[in-house]
Amino acid sequence: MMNDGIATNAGRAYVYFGGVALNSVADVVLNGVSANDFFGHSVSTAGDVNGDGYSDVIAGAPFNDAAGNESGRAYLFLGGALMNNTADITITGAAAGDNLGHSVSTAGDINGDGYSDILTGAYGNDETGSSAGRAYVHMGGMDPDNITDAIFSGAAANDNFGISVSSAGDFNGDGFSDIILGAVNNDAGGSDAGRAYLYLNSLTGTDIEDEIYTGATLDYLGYSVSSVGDVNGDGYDDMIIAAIGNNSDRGIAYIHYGGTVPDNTPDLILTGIAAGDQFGWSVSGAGDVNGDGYDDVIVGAPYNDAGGSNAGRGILVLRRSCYEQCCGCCVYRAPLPMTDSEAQYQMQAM
Ligand SMILES: [Ca+2]
Ligand SMILES: [Ca+2]
Ligand SMILES: [Ca+2]
Ligand SMILES: [Ca+2]
Repeated sequence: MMNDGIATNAGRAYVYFGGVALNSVADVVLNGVSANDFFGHSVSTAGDVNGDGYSDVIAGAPFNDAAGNESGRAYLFLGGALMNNTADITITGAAAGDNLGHSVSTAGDINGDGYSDILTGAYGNDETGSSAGRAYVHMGGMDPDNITDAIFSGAAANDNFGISVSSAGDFNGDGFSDIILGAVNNDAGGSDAGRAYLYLNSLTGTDIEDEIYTGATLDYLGYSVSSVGDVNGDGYDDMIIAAIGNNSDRGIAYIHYGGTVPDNTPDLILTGIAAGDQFGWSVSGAGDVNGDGYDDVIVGAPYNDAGGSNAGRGILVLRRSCYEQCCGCCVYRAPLPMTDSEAQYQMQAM
């Protein structure tokens, strides 16, 4: 994001086409437009926004100044057999200091029309209080546009709602994708406890949340959120919510299993190893890394010191389907809640 190819800190993002012969040469290079845009601060698949069978990508430039100093922008690049690096849709922050594009994500298909929808966050937006923050949904379509289809707003000043945005997959299994939004500095659970909000079936305009997840004082819960696919193999998509400040900045991440009726009791808790690690700085689904049929999770801990001071560490959490090895055979057991120590074991076994 601090690449200087176009101008100082304009930023860049790189697309690598997959394939049997995946290599380390970027196939498409996406560029920020002006100095200090920090384009590429956030990148994500956009799903297939225009329904042409090619996946699309979205990238944020939260310090772009198009609508005022650091109003921010997000750019959608449509895929294709000959993908180019010209943005097809540009979404611009509403006002100076909005920092739109700090977070971007596919929303999945919220309205079930077959087109993927996109999410952008503008944590500095002041509409419902100074830096209360906002998040926006843009619905996909055959000819997608940059007109906002749904707006979600922070509850109070300085909540920084929209600092993190993600699809939650289809959390409640009704066929419509759901979304999870973070408000890292919300004070409902104590100073900077943070909150995250789950919205189910956001079919029409601004919605009210269906579940709220609240941290404790200085937890910074909601700094990162993500869908993780279906980690326990029950057919419902699951999600992860991180609180990087928990336990003296050790950091913690909560996995919530999807289901017909969501609740805010974590189903699996992952924790950082040492104070200051800020485990959960970044969280994401990892797909099914080990091919056991269960989706896996990856969590970043950039201030972990195992590889040197602040070297950082990415922790891959693998769900075991082969619970025991016996005479060369796997003993399969029904998915069980996996403890953090098992997660560590898995990581070391990698
Ligand atoms: Ca497409
Ligand atoms: Ca859609
Ligand atoms: Ca749903
Ligand atoms: Ca699940």
